[in-house]
Amino acid sequence: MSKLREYHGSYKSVCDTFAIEQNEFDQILGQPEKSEELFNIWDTDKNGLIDALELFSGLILFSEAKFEDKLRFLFDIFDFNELNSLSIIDLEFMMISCCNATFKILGLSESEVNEEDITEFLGKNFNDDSRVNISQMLKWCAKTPEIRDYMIKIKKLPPESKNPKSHGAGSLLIDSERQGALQETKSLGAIINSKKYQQKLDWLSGLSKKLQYLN
Ligand SMILES: [Ca+2]
Repeated sequence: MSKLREYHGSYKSVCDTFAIEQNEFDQILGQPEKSEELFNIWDTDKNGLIDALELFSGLILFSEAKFEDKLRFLFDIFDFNELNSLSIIDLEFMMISCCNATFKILGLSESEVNEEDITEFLGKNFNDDSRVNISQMLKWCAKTPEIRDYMIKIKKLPPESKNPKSHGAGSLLIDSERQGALQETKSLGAIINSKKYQQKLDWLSGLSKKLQYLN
């Protein structure tokens, strides 16, 4: 995780936008081996650019760290206004980035997250105008089965819960169950309404003049 913080630090010094080019990618990750192959995992539309939010969401989610450390890092990244709290739209954006990153890491390149599913899911859990801080986020994740299931599906540590009964499900997954879990993940990613996604990107770029999404 501290390595990832370091990468994120170099990302911020190398890039002024959320789009990363191959040479910037190499600088950020310190000239990794097979860097083109790595880059291509993320650049599924082959336009020579990857989305920094997706990249870091994926690296964080799939790292070997406690859920809490991952969430704290994600929270910092998506706290665009540095208010130490996230709006529901920030949360939505975090979830979309995490889902799309997951599809890319698992090689489900034809899947993209259905944004409406995310909006609906968050709508059931939060009022539209609420803001959440990190401790509220941690509590919410720990008691939300969808978050726990998601972490188990990607075979990573779920949020720590005070209820010992819900521990350990991840280690019980056998290969065929894992296969099923991945397929389920894929079906969640019904085709995105790309216009809506674009609107989200436009909205985000309005937030910060530094943003310059491409595609
Ligand atoms: Ca791209």
